[in-house]
Amino acid sequence: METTFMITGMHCNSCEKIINLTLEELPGIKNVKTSYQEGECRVDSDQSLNAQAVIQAIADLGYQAKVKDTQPLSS
Ligand SMILES: [Cu+2]
Repeated sequence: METTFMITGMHCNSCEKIINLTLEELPGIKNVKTSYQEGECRVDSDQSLNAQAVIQAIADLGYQAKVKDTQPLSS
């Protein structure tokens, strides 16, 4: 599945990078793409993704996140 999070507080490429690195460590997550310009983070995961854990991990980094959209991965 693919889950899009809205993230507030990102200002630069370093913000993207630390969020990517942190989220990729979480169980069930396969791929993370973060854009500070869009204020969004797209997470490819298996069905076990705990969105609350993602939001908490992002909060621990000092950003605020919430789920914007969830959809099954095509292909
Ligand atoms: Cu930054």
